[in-house]
Amino acid sequence: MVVRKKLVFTLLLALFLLNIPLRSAAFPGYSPAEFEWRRLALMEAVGQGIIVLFAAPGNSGAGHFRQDNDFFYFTGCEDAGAILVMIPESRSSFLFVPQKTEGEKRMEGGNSLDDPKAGEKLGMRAVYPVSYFDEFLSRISARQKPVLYLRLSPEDTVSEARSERALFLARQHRNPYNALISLNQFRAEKFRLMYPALELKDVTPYIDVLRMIKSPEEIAMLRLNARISAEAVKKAMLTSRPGAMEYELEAAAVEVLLKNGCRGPAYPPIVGSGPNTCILHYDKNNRQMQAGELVLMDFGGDLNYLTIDITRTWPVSGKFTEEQKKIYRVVLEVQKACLEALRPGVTSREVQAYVEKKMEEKGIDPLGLRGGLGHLVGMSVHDVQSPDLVLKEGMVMAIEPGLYYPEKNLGIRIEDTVLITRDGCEILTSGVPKEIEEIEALLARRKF
Ligand SMILES: [Mn+2]
Repeated sequence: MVVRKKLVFTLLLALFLLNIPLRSAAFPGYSPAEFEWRRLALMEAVGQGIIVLFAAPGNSGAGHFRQDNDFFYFTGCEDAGAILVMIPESRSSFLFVPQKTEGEKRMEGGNSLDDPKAGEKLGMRAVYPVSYFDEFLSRISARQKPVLYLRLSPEDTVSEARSERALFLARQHRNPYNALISLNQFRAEKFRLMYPALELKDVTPYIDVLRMIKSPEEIAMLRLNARISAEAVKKAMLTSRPGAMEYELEAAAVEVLLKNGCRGPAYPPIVGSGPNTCILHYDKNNRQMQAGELVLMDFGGDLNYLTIDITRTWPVSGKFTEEQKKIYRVVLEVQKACLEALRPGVTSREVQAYVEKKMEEKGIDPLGLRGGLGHLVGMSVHDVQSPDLVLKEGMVMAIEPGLYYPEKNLGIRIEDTVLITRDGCEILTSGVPKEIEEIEALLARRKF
């Protein structure tokens, strides 16, 4: 008994010392009510017609299946190939799901169609086979206003914003042999052919208004992900040493994510040493780092469809050189000034003005760095965002100033993900050090 008590104590002490995020064994999830209010809010905002959203078609590549962001946001359902129909006038939702063969079910398990309670659990008026979708649409379109709300804007993914999807698709079209249209575009075209009398409207702006503001359940998930992701970056810092390969740091960080319930990284991890610190989206991660160099790591986890974005830059040998220190301080001061300026109602221009004032007061030459707002973070690490962004309570944003000197093989970026609160912001990713002294003290714990 005493031995067991001692064991439990030692274990708790070890967890405390290792700073491993403690949480219940159950995988953190969302309540059914969360998806119910999201659907009601969307139907309320749209007010008329028929809203149709599509699930991701199926598995791709070696990664885990990840549902389409917009579809998951309104259903919490991970069935591939499904369709969600919402009818604002009756405030009702219907799910259409592919009928699986017995062989498919044996191979990959069933879906909502195989669960008699699925409709109740998901808050759907009914769950039908997807083969019934067109008949259903023909029936209800005769009764509703002939307006069909579809996602006519690009879809976003875990690592790519809607605007980036559009950009990458456009680039793909440079080569006419790669010029495929997206599933999103194909669906709109298909509806035009099938239902020429229906007016197609874009539901995306209505979705984005909702997705930009995080709910209490989302905030809880983001706080947990931030703790895990911060722990992961700390682990990578402790793994770094002269002679280490960049991918060793990636491996150390990914292990922390996977052990704590994340599906994986939210984007290809960036671990750049020396000259690679200056390549903003470097992800080869196959260089050997040397003493005297900096290493820049941009990393975050994907936990239950919510992402986190962190960047830290530190000296491989454990101590910043004077020149590195000087530039690091500028980036850090600008980042901190940006964070100080964040509160509801603030624009990018106002943050810039605050940073400028602050640097003047402190007598710091910002070396051309101006600060400002970063990008919103959520289901996508480059989350949905309106072009002229004004901060609101409940928004989550990455602030990531950086200075890059390729001729010196020296790039420094410091990035935190923050939650906009009623009167300021909460730094979600403060668990990983960014002060020079803190970084050097952490690195001094390494043994090599
Ligand atoms: Mn970022």
